[in-house]
Amino acid sequence: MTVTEAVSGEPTTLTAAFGGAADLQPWLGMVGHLIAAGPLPEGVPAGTAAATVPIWAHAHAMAPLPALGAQPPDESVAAFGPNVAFTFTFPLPGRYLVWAQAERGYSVMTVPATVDVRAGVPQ
Ligand SMILES: [Cu+2]
Repeated sequence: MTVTEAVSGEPTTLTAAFGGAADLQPWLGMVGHLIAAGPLPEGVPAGTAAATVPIWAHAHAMAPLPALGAQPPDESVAAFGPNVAFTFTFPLPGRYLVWAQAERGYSVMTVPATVDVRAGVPQ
């Protein structure tokens, strides 16, 4: 996953590379779904830390808007990706676990990543 410089309180672009052709299908009406959990506490064993974090968030990558009056693409339209960009604003600095998900061939794929978010200027 490619991530622009992540600063708390500022929009971050996270681009998940699903590889292969531009044949991703909208899943639940979206080209991509992103889950972010964090900031991870220090000194908690891997695999358990996310259970205690204060922030669990969900973001979407939408397909281009259809023409006025047209139907948005459904799962039968395999024409997106293979890179899917998300915009998310991390509320707090620290280390986050993120998972991006998209559908290909009627199967859901997951791209995991770790993102370090530095502290922004307090608002
Ligand atoms: Cu979603």
